[in-house]
Amino acid sequence: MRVVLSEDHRAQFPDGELFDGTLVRPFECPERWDHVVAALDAAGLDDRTAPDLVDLDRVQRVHNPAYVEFLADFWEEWTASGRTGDAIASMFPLRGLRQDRIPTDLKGRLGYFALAAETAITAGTWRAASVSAAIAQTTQRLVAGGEPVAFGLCRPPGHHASTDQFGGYCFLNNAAIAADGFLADGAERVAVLDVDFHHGNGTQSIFWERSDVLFASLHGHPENAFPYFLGYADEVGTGPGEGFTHNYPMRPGTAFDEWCAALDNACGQIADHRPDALVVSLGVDAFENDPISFFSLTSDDFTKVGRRIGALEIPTAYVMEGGYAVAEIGTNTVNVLTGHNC
Ligand code: 5XA
Ligand code: ZN
Repeated sequence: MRVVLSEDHRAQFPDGELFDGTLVRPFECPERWDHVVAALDAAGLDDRTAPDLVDLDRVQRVHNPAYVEFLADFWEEWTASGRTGDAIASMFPLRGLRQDRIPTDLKGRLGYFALAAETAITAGTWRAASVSAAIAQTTQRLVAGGEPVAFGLCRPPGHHASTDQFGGYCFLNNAAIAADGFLADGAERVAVLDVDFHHGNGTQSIFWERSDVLFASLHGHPENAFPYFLGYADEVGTGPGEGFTHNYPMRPGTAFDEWCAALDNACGQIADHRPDALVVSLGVDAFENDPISFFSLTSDDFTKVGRRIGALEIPTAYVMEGGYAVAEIGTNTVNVLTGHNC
């Protein structure tokens, strides 16, 4: 299996994450990547590829150009204004406020494009996020070019990022960029399966009105889990996209039997869609010891997850999303990938 990765991910590591009222060391940390690479090594998954340069035209098929420009330029403007700390949004265009005007003030613009306050913009955010998107693009191209399966070790992750909002550690939606890349390369239908513990609100919103990309997500119920305001079972898409979004919200303590039944349903819907390619948003934070999640999948369960996805026999691009049990993130990720091929 081809693996696409880059050391540039290290550029994204804020000083702190706003969590339960204090600034803590970010859960989304560079060691996550190190542990995945160590586990890939141990499993002999050593067919490594560096990403091509990011294709910004394709990124802008998914993301609003004004948002991409904001991400690319914000840090320079922030520091030029004399600020020295990481940029954390504190005011958002919420209920009753105008959403049709983008402020010129830096803190106003930061809030306009932000979804959540736990995610800071730092000196290296654009570098890491754009290379992460490039990893997804290269992974997609490998699969479009004939590889049956490939893995993009994206960091930062992407599935919370919408056309014009960052948050949940995500800036550019790597899975959506990969899915759209398949269409740009000639695929007629694509599916995105999101097995991360958190709902892929960004991916859902990007493909909400489309029938060419089916989106299925298994996640913590929004009444109980981030991102809280999307991911209910009655969200099914709209217009031409109606029936092409499938959500499986599950309650705290959900174990593999129930989770796997949802996976089976989602896989059935994917098979019915007859996609030319599949993108998997591969978060492993459904793991029993994940510090910010509440499902109870074991490491062995992740092998079964990969086996079930592999049984679809669809050309598949895996892109890394979440997973914060750092010591086990490598094993759990590699179990999915090795499970896929057995
Ligand atoms: O998949 N998304 C995540 O793992 C990030 C959740 C952020 C919670 N504040
Ligand atoms: Zn997650």
